[in-house]
Amino acid sequence: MNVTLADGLVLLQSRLAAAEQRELWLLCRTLSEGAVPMYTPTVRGGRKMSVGMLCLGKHWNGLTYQYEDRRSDFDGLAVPEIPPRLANVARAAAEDAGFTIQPDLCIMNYYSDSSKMGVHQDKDERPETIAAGIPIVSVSLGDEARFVVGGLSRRDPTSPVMLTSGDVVVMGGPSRLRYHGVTRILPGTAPHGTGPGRFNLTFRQW
Ligand SMILES: O=C(O)CCC(=O)C(=O)O
Repeated sequence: MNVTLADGLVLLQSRLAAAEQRELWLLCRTLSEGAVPMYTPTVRGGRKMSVGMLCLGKHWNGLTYQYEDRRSDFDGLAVPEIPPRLANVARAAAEDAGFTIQPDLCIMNYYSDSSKMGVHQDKDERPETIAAGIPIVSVSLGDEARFVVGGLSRRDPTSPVMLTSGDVVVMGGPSRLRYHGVTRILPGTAPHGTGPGRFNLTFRQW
């Protein structure tokens, strides 16, 4: 079921069938243990994030907040491509929500029981992409998460949205720069064949 939460902010509930969730979970795990493995980013100010991260297509540098072809803030390795299987999921979900995206980068985050993501805007993509309202497509797999979404100012109040495995959130148009974050993971809620923990993939167009 598709739920429009605000203009340009669409929740595609149970977008992915159980078998697809299991298939994508396995793909994420394989990628995160591959030749270019998942790592824990350190961000500006020296704080370590509580999620594991693997970027595909382009690497998000947590110290410069810029995208690059090699992980210059970590091990210098070249960034793996986005598997076409994953890019297709994002393209189709965006279309279903009324948007078009050519995803050329994906940030894959792994949340353990205690991981969180502070409230932030996704604004490191090209200004033209952001101005055009080309969406962020966010795919959830595994444990349930308490996602919070606010307005265009950090001071705006946030509302919680519980995201379960197979849900997809599309944030585009006037909602492209909404503040959002993850305040809590609900351990042990992952469907059979996914988990433990949660993978979230945000597909973006640079
Ligand atoms: O995990 C989520 O649902 C959100 C991830 C996120 O905010 C991000 O990667 O920028």
